[in-house]
Amino acid sequence: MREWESPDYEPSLPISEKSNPLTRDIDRASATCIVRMLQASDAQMFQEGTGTTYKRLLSEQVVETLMEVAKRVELILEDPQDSLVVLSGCGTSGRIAFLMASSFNRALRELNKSPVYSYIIAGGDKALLSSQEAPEDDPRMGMLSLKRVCEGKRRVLFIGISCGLSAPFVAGQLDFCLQHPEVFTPVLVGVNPTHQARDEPIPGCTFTFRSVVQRMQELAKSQKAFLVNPAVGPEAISGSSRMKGGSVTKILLEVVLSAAHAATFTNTSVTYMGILQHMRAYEKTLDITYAQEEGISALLEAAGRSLRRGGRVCYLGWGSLAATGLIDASECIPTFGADYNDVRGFVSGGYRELNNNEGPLISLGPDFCIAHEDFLRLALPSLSDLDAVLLVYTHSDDVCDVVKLARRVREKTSNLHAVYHQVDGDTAAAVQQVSICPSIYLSIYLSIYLSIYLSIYLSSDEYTLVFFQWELSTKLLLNAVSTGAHVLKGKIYQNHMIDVQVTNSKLYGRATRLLRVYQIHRCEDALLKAIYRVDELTADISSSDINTHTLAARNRTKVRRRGGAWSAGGSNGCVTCSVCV
Ligand code: S6P
Repeated sequence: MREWESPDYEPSLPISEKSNPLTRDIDRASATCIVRMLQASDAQMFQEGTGTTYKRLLSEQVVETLMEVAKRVELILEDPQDSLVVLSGCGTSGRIAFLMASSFNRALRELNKSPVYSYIIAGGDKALLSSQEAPEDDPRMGMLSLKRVCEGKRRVLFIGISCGLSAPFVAGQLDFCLQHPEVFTPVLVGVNPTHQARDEPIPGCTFTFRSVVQRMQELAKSQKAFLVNPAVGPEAISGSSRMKGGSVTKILLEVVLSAAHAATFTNTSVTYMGILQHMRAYEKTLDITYAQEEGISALLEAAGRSLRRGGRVCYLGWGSLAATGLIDASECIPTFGADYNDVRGFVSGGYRELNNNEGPLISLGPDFCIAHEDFLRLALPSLSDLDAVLLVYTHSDDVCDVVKLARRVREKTSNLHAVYHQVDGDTAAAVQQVSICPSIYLSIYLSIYLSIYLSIYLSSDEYTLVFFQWELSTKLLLNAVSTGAHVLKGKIYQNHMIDVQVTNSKLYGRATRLLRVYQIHRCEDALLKAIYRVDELTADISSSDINTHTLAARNRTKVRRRGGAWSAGGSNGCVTCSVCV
């Protein structure tokens, strides 16, 4: 049995919050070792279970549930009138919901079919590009947003994503589905076993996440609800579900929706083997990506150097990979207490390419300017060798445009890199690319079986799976670069995030726990002192509830103790260290 699988390993924590034994020393590791640790952590996604402890991604029960869910999607695709598939989540889970709805609606459009997918992200579209952690605590907002999207529908397959089986926003939506079984079939996607679903009371609700899960388990017996929750091991950075949690969510949903599309549009039945093969293709993606260990380490080191010296890291992306960059960049803010300018993503085509529900968000300020033109206008003029720029594209993008932009960047910085995806054997564009900058080439190709399987998927585009593989590969790579760079900057202690704003109840619990782990007496008091910037707690503070605390914490950027007084901290400030001193 692996260490994290043992019932004695951090027994009070769900898997999604445990610390990963493989990355315990990541804060002291070299760039290459960081990449190896991340690879080992990601590889846990596809490991078989030892003993009967947890179901895993490739477990029979998981594959069979995926088949059932795919068949439900197929029913909707066959008769889409007044029907909808809604994908919803908070933070990364909501961003994956967005990516899925966009990809599969695009596939439908290519077949001249109407879209059937909708996404909901807690906090609305601005949460696609920025950290909006507070709405996660609001079950009513979750329920209302679902109600709004489903107005007038007679049949809805609701896919609620919460890696930790913990977000009250999603619990509120699932509860609503359970109250209206005539319309809704709920599906829950996460990475914790059901008995580890969060059982904390939700203010103003009679249910907890766990009680909702238990009701779903009852209904699952008659296939009126579905639970897809394989264990994939603790995150490389404890609780950072943007990493494995996000990757596995993407894999699970792409497998289900692709199978449903194949069944509907090409009469390819949903089969156990088909689902399994598709998942194996993602395992291969992981191998292909991490085979570039040297290149990824160099990139991580360059990005780390930039961040340490106060420079920026910019991702310039093309096609569907650009959104992956945008998302990775936005997640650095809550994970590492980063400034929005530290890591930024830009998309060729801007909001037109993103095609989000609420359209352009530029009126919200410069953080929401995401087009390459915005990069040229806002970032390029002040770009220097301190800043690292990363081009992310594939052989199917406009390589001339890439070269044009690369030349302009080169005039300002030599710290320019590229991640380039190609199908096997396609070297023409790669040759052109070599002259631009040091690059990582990721060559992904299909096995014959998958080529046949997928050429009849979704559309006549035989590269459908390849695109998904490229996206996953890009996600793994960018997660490695941004995580590794922040580790090198000193934003991680052991394998814990220590520079986070405690803006929702999950983060509040995590911060309290962290302080407890490090033997801090009266740890919650210490956290409150940091939030309210006081040396002594008043009766008012002590008697307030967690909502009030997380509200107050929203106005704190970094918190550290300076000369005995609690004050806004600088770049090295962190809740834990501030209390340790
Ligand atoms: C995690 C990310 C968070 C989570 C969000 C939802 O790295 O920063 O925003 O995605 O808290 O978590 P969950 O467990 O409901 O998917």
